Amino acid sequence: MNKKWWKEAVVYQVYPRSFYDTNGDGIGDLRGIIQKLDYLKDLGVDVIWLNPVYKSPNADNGYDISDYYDIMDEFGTIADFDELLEEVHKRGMKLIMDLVVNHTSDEHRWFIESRSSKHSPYRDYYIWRPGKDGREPNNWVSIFSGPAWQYDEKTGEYYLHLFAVKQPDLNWENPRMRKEIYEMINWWLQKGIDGFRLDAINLISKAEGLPDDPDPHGQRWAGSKYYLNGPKVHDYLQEMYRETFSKYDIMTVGEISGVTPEIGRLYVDEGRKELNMIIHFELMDVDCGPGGKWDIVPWKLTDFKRIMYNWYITLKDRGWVALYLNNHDQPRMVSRFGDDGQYRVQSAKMLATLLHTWQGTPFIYQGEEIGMTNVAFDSIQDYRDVETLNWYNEMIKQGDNPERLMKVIHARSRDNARTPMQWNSGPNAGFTTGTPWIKVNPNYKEINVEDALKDPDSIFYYYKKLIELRKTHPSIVYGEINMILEDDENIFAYTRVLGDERLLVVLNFFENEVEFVLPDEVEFKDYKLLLSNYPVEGDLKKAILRPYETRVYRLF
Ligand code: TEU
Ligand code: CA
Repeated sequence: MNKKWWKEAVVYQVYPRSFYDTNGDGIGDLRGIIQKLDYLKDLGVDVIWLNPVYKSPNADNGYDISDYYDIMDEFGTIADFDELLEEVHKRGMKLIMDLVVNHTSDEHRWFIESRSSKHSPYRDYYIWRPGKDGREPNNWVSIFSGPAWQYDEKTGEYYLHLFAVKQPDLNWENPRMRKEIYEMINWWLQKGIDGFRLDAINLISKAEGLPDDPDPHGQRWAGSKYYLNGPKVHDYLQEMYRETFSKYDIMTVGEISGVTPEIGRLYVDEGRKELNMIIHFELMDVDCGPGGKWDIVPWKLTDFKRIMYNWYITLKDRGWVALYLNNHDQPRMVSRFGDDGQYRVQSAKMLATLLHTWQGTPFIYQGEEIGMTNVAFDSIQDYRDVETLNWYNEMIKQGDNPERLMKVIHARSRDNARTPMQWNSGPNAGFTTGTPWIKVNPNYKEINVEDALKDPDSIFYYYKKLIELRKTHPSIVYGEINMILEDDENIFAYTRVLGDERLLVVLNFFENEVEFVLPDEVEFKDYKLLLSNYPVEGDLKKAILRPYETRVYRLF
């Protein structure tokens, strides 16, 4: 196993819009991140990943970029960015940026040119097609609801947008376009940033001829077999690597949906020179039915364990995964996989233990370290996310019932993760002195950073210990994983082994008490408890685990 700094790192994801506002306009900003760097340093993280901060009209909160070389007005200036980067580096941390190159904003200079005429030199930077029988060129559906094509009056053709109407897809077939993207990547790398998280990167190559989906079953994914992991995606990534990444000691993380471990491995196999690690979606799909994210189904721990283990075993010694259970696109992990009521603290610590003792690089999403939860706004008016609003409107059009839709939104909306960071129990949770762009979660009086820092037993300090544990036990990063009690529906348990270091991790995943009996094949002469979320007495061979109880032992 090759040693790399990014395998040993812990990443903290900042969603700048909701992190900290310094000028009272209700929107988080770069100066706000600078002010909170000591907090992140104290937590012990190594790398900060910023969601997009480039110039953008914010149809999708910065994932619709209108200028790759400039900063969004609300967030600050390039000078602020340079200062942020310097302050991050001063503290011995690193900074990675989001790289959104499947699409741009429709307000990007290239697209304005492209839509102006069929003969524009930029026409071919995007994907234009004439209609078919007065309709869209094919039956693909946008990931954000509705057709994936938008008719444009000016030239009488349609352009492809896999996401929102204001996010036209770039045409990766075009070598001039690719070259401009690589120049832009190098411009940021030359500034000294430490890597990228590549947005929706396995969508960039569309199948030749853009065929109709013969089996568009369900709405949401119609057409996806023609753009997920498309025919040239690996050529493009290898070219990108050669032209840009290969010249720097950086970290590259691909956001790659709709892949099995076998297909996922192709993106991160160390010999293939594409990306360093993958954000895959298999765990995010564990509680989704055939209708996708809005179709909620119960999940089983054995499936959850099998998914994690399969990725481990398939990528072993060849590739690397990002470990996460929430981010800016997902509900809060404690609400989804733990308990956001009585056992919020215990379950948050349990889930964190899994993420920080499995193999891969842990990604902490802002607020996770204090156990922030989902929100349930009564009114659709309080939601801001384009995906949520499009889906709601589409379903209402189809005659669905608003109460049912709101229930699903409470569980699944991306805005669950986007409510402002809860810094203290003062007005607006200390996020802003103005009116926040999205409402604060009303539970900020009980859940906030200020209180967490005062309580030695808080989730925050538990994260600190986990991060330290990882730094002092190389088996957590590089060791082998051996599953224990694989078929158990309540307990997730495994050992991590490297040389003569051996750790045992035991997690009760639910709120019922359950008996744990260590199988005889796990032999040991002695043991030491390294970390737990309850006071522990008694034997390790046999124990009654309390709700969400978690223990990490060293075996000798
Ligand atoms: O997400 C890509 C992606 O796969 C999404 O469709 C994801 O499945 C969805 O957001 C879940 O509800 C990335 C970004 O992370 C997301 O915030 C952007 O909106 C999207 O790309 C478009 O840039
Ligand atoms: Ca601001």
